[in-house]
Amino acid sequence: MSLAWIGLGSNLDAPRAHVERALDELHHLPLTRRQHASHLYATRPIGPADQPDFINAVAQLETRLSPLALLDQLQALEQRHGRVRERRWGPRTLDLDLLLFDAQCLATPRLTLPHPEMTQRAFVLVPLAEIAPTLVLPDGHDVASLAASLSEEAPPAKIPPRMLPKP
Ligand code: 5RY
Ligand code: CA
Ligand code: CA
Repeated sequence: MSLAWIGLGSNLDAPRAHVERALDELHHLPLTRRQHASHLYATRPIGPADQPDFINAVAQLETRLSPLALLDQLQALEQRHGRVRERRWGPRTLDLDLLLFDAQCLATPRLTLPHPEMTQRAFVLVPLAEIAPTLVLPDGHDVASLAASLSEEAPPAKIPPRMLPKP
């Protein structure tokens, strides 16, 4: 049994509904259970400006899948949410990033672990610090310290849950 952390993001077509539904669907992937889910956060787009705001969240899964089998499942879930890859940094209905998989480090064309940009992104670290502040990355940094070291003009804003996230 492995623990995996997933970053969720959406900024197209009712982003909040996509993220809430995806949090539920993660629980039903084969050989997988969703153990923890952060609140949803409203975040300003990092990267190309003049794009719709995002809704972001992070979930922890317990899984018997391998990292690549889990990635297949995450990409299939993105497809079921109508994700279309037009341009590289276009708005998306659902983006599911495999952030961490146990303490594994991996660098392959399809998958890099830990996710290479996660330590610089408030929209990942703030929700991750909510559910796993004492988690230590393979490089020895803990999530709470990484989140505290961010300087953001517009930090992620927790949005009130419509329903409390299920465990
Ligand atoms: C759009 C904007 C930025 C698409 C669009 C990027 C996230 C992109 C992000 C995320 C937040 C990226 C660059 N339209 N900013 N930037 N949340 N992902 N707040 O999930 F790909 S990547
Ligand atoms: Ca992403
Ligand atoms: Ca992605």
